[in-house]
Amino acid sequence: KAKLPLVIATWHVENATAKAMEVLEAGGNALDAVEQGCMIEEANEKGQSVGKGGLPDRDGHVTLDACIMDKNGNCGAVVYLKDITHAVSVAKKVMEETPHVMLAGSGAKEFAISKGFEPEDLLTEASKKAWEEWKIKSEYKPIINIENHDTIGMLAIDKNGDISGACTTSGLAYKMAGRVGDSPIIGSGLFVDNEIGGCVATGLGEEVVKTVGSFLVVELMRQGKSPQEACEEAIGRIVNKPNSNYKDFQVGYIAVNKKGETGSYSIHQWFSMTKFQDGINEQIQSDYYNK
Ligand code: SD4
Repeated sequence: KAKLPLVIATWHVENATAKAMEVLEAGGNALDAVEQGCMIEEANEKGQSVGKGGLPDRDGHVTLDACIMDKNGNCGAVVYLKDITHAVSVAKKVMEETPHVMLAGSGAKEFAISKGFEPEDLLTEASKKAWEEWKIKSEYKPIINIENHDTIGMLAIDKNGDISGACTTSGLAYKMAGRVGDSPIIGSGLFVDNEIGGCVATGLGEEVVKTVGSFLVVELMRQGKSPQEACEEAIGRIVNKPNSNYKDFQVGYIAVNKKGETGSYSIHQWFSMTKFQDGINEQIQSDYYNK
């Protein structure tokens, strides 16, 4: 039997999983744990694909996407949110305090401000400089593993055995203005079914959306696959498409089932999962397709 509580997250984010575990160990629920874990990376200006310090779109605007899902199948999301660091917390408020699932753009920002979030400039000097350098050539192509250790998807199981998940990002660097990725789309960037398990995605969101990746992983687990097998099959759906140009982009999934078994898989090398369980908070290199 797996030792609970446990938390997993995309990439190398030991501070974030430590925060989530602190909440869980204190008897907190999985929902609060994933929110507070994700907030660590949102506030980390060095992480250039989430929250404050995220890389902007082509026009220099930092726009955030996030979502959260609880044990009862409730969810909340924000897309194209500007000027508010903690997108995941705004998504949680959408879930808890509105009749809706998703708020976008200026409406999402106004809602956040009405709930007491302070607007601030999310474009840091470092990200502005990176964007100015990018503008010289203005070449748009997804860069494999650029997100490296910051865009964050997190899944937790609390002491009661209940599962929740969250996902937050500034999206692809130098995306077109208005572009929304997979991270705030329930079923794509994140899906949780408390009877079965949960999954979160990272990488080129367009490919995750096209295959409804996280929902697919959870449904495969429902059919009896382990989290590892389910992640591998979901990556298979992307790379085995006719004319798939998977060599040019990365997608990674992490998943957990109700038993507390975990798995992760990606298209390319150097994707990793951070896992905190039974006192050990460690980065685990993910197996991958393109060998
Ligand atoms: C997106 N999936 O917007 C996100 C990007 C990402 O690490 O995961 N970056 O497509």
